[in-house]
Amino acid sequence: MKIQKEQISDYNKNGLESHNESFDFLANKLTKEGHDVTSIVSKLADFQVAIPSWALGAGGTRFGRFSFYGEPSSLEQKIEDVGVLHALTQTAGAVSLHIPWDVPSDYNAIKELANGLDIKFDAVNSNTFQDQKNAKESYKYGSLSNTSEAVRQQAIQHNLDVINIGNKLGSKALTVWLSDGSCFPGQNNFQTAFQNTQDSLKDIYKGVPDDWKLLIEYKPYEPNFYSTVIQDWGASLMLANECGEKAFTLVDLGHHLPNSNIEQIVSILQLKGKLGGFHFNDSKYGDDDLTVGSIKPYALFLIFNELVYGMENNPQNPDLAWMIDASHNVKDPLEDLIQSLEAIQEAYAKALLIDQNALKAAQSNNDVVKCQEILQGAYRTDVRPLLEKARLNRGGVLSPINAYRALDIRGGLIKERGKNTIATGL
Ligand SMILES: [Mn+2]
Repeated sequence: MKIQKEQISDYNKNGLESHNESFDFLANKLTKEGHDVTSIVSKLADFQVAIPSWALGAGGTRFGRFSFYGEPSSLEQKIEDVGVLHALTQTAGAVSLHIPWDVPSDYNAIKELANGLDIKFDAVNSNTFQDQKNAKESYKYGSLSNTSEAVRQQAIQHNLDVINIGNKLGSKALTVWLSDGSCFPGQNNFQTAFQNTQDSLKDIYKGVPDDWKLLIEYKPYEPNFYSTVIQDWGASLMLANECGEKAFTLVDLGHHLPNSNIEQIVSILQLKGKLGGFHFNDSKYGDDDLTVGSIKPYALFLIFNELVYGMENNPQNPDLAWMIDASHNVKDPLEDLIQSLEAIQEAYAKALLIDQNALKAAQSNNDVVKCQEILQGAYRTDVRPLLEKARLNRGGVLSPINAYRALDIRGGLIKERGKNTIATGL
């Protein structure tokens, strides 16, 4: 399925007048306050977030998975789904592949398809948390940290294979997330597990091309519930530093213990030039992988405040790889992703409204109340007309969710693919 330009312009006709009214009102107000509205809108239009190939089918938990009608059952169909998201939102211009779930069979055809939909290949993700078909060794007791050298070698080789696959597609980063750890005290020697992981990562790093990044993700628990080898940003940063200048820490919002100050983590990593990537989702309790912005939108805004500050003040930190890493048991996956994309753009737009000079002055004067007023003043602004404008400027729709429903895209996908298709993934 491919959305045609005429469908989009036809759909937009009805809402255009009302959009112009609300945009002009907001733009006038912001201009009077000293904001450069054109620059904000163009920053929003340029901001692209990668869609993970595993988020396009129905989500699930370890208790069960309820299929969703018209799921993509091949990599081609997954990329077409990202194309639908990008055509509507104009902010999903990349896909992040999970290997081995999504190994292309015809590289040129896949690249051509993605190219035609204006989609780039973002970071590739390795998988050593499951045993692969016909694999000689098992990851039951860990991969890069395993006590067995044969297991570690197999896991290292898998990561090198993933780099090779990504290279053929034009990816520029490898994301490593390990489930390695232990379920019970005494099961692992912490130092041995960490040292093995470090040595394995250094072997992988040798295969990272010069213009690539190695992104090291951390997570405090699950599936191991006593210890995780790369448990937090400190462990990830130590490993990235050991590997070298192409290695960075990747922050996943759901990979923290409750109430962790993620904005502070993000800030300090940028100061040190070591924040490489970002996985968006939301969480009430743990790694819930809920729709971005559905639970703690203010926390997301505070994180974006630090990201915007870092992007403007930390040239030592590279451009970030942005990706959604969420799941959902009860929603149409594409609608869920549209909501996530909207929440990300909204938090970014609000963070761009923070008057950094005024904030700095208030901080210097220890005017705590003023500091809060500045942040919350930006947060309380309804920035949706700016998002609409950014989408319109790039040829997207005024309201992606409403357009998705009005164009009956899921109905079209079911017609094309049938009802009972199943996407690869967990
Ligand atoms: Mn993640």
